[in-house]
Amino acid sequence: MSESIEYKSLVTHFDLDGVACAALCSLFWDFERISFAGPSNMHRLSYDLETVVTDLPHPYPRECGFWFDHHMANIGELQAIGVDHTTLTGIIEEKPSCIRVVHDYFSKEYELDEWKPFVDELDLIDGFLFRDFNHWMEITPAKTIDHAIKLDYNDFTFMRRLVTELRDNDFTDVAALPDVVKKAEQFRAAQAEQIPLIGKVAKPLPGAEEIILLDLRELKNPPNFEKNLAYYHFPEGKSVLTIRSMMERGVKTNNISLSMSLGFVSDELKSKINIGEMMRTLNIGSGHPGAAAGRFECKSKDERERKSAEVLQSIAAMWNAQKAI
Ligand SMILES: [Mn+2]
Repeated sequence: MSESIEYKSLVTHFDLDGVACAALCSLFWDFERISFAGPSNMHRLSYDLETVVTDLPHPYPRECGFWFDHHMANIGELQAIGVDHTTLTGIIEEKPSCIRVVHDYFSKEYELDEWKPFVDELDLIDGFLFRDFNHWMEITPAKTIDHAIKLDYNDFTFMRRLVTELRDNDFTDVAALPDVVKKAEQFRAAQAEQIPLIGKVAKPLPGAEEIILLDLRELKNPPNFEKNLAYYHFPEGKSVLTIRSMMERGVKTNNISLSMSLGFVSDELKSKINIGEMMRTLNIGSGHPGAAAGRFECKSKDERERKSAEVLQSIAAMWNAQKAI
């Protein structure tokens, strides 16, 4: 194993999975610096052979000492630039969470039974493996920590402290810390406020009523909705499709952006639906089978209305066609 190597820094994703990976790695490696990153800022950080990287979405930074990942799309990106991922020092495995990858690696040599309940919950959360809306809404210790982090993705001081707390204590004790509870409650209160708002803009997509359409085109400044709250109003929904007008310097334009994801669905439906494929077929974007995004430009309001209607109709038709296979 690589614990004899001196790793000085760790770069991880700024979410619960990323924080958990940092905590578990900190048990074995003594980092001087822990940094948090996402797709927007990860290229600005420095990586070298003394850096460990965990749970970074993409693109994977090649220069690092050790790499833990569960974003399989990174393999394709590396292939595209001629790099065989098996030649790199690290592990990428198709697991629901990255902490699962880290846990499985270290538990080959160490007894990590105490971490199992936390890792199991992380699989649910990061892999979005909830049975239904109520299962997703259920408050658990891991979700409380997750919500506390989600209150402010930029509070790296808080996340750094969580890393130490989770390294040294059971996660159920960390979830009971007063400031963690307070932040989580604040986050949930803000979410609860969104429920009636989402109820006003959500409707079944004509032609494929299992898709819940969140039509934000007419809203001047729509908040970043938690789209899964749409299932509060439509528990039978299988997917949420958000359509919004793109903003430029605070002004609404005629350009449209779309995002779509699968919700609480059976494995059978999951194996049939490919939303990334829909976006590519429409030639407006790309993404994964379970979640994807797209955008298109329009010169006038008329064109915007016409194109939007066409795209929504096509998505309904493709949904039905994929389901029928
Ligand atoms: Mn992850």
